[in-house]
Amino acid sequence: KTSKVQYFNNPMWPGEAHSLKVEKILYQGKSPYQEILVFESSTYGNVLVLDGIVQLTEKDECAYQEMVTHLPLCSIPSPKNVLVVGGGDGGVLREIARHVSVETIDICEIDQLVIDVCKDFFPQLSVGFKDPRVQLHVGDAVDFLRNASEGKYDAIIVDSSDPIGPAQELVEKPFFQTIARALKPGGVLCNQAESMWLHTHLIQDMLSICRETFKGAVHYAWTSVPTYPSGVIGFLLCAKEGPAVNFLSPVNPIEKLEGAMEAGREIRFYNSEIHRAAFVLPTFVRRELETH
Ligand code: AAT
Repeated sequence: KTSKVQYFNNPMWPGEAHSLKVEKILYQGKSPYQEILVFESSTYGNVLVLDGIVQLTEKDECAYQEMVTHLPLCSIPSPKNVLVVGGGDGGVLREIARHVSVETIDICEIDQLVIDVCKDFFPQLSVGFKDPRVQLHVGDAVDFLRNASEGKYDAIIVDSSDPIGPAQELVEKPFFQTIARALKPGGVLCNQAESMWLHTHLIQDMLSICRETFKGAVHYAWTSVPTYPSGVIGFLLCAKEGPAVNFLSPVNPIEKLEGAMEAGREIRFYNSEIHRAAFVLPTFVRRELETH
């Protein structure tokens, strides 16, 4: 009874809930940061849930991980040093590995238990950790970025959970300022930016912070993920001042990268046309975001 009440009262999507049929509970545990649940669903494969919120399913994870990774990495000529914030499942690492230009991949995930559990139940994602370019840092990304060297990264991908719990500070201005500092001139950020159907104010706030912080370019893009609330999720693409970045059309198209479409596992969602389409916004969203 209690969990049902909490379900409909999640402040991120009050009054609604989404259900998947559970075939079997595979794991249930609690880390110092969150409750972790993995179950086998009837129609979406294995599902990772943190604090009652679906983070990924095997069926539709491609629509999120491929977009959050290739939107930024295909927008710059030759990404070399990349940082992932969150992303303990390894899916974003798997996608970055398709880019042969990349030399180092740092990942800062707060929760070691998420990493361990995903190694057991999501081998197709955690395979990302096996790439020799990957260096894992377990800790709070807020501290990690505060201490990161200036101008180190070509791209930073913030694959973080919703801003309740450990990811709270990841939507605040000081965090974005440390990201801008850690980027090279012309470096890019792709930040998980919630749903255009549900989170207008949060998106507007993040957008104004980013427009103040990143002088190169700031755009909102979106993708369809059936198991996220409202079925869509967005990204904020930001470029630091320096060499000009045009996110709207990929300068480093995935189709031209040697072996990228197949590397380990074939690309299922992303391509250059969907990259361009991701920045096309519905009229109501355009109106809501243009003055912010
Ligand atoms: N790729 C799957 C999608 C995720 S997982 C988000 C990850 O961010 C989690 O593993 C969580 O432990 C980690 N995280 C949260 N806060 C921090 C922090 N402060 N520092 C480092 N890592 C953190 C996101 C799905 C989005 C769902 C949208 N509804």
